[in-house]
Amino acid sequence: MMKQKISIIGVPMDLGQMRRGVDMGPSAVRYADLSERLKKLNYDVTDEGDIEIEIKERADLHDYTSLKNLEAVTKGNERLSTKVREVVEKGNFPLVIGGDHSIAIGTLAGVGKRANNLGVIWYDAHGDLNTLETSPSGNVHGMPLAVSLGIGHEKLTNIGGYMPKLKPENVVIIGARSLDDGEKKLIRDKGIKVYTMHEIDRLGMTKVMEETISYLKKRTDQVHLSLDLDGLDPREAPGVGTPVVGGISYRESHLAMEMLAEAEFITSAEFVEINPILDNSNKTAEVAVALIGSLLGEKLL
Ligand code: HAR
Ligand code: MN
Ligand code: MN
Ligand code: MN
Repeated sequence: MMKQKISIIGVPMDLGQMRRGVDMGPSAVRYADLSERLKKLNYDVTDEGDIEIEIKERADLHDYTSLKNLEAVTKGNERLSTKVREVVEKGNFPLVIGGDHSIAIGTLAGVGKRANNLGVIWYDAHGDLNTLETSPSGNVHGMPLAVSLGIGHEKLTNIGGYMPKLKPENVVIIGARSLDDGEKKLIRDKGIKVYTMHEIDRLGMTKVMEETISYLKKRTDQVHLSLDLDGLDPREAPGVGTPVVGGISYRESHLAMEMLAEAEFITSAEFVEINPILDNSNKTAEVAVALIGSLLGEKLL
């Protein structure tokens, strides 16, 4: 990306899933010196603080459907969407730090408003393509990609006041290794491009990223990176709520970020599912900050 001003937006969201602690993700990432790292790369960095999210103990969590915490998740994402849109309108690069992956709904609603043909790289062990009908858990963090395609509960699909935010052919999923049956069906029906761990093993990350970049360059005018830390192997990123063995390595992930930096086409990013309570000495937040560094142009030499 061009040298642009960066706005960091924290989203202490933990209502899209059932484990505690992921709301501390933004603090853990700040503690791992995110701003300092970006300032060293000569960026003008503004920390916009955190989006207000109701705390679990105080939120009205009565479920009127079996979608967990629907009202509070919706409200938080509306606020996030407004904030991200303001940042984009100022010409800044939004860097969103979660929080569970349900926040991608608000981020994409905010960036999608100003794009003609938004593309997304979804770096994740999961597809996050569930709906209430297909979800094994009722957790909204397993649904944000479906919601952004306009599929799901209307309270969620209408966040930001329009829908859909994305076309299925503008999405590339990388790192998938835990897909539910309904998600597999949606991937086939919509023709979504997916590099599972099988393709990553087989082709290597270099080829996966070359293909992803040329695929999205052809059809989109902006590209958002939504990186779920559980895309990485849990040995290297242990502080996540739903770890899945057999993931992307630390170096493969850096290579992916370095190639995105070279291609200069990522226009917004989010790093999610960082849970310092499940971690060992803030390792996962440190991995996130290092990956952000690579994405934004840090070099080894
Ligand atoms: N697919 C499962 C569900 O819908 C697990 C989803 C876990 N999601 C995340 N985000 N950690 O990728 O409940
Ligand atoms: Mn909380
Ligand atoms: Mn996810
Ligand atoms: Mn995941």
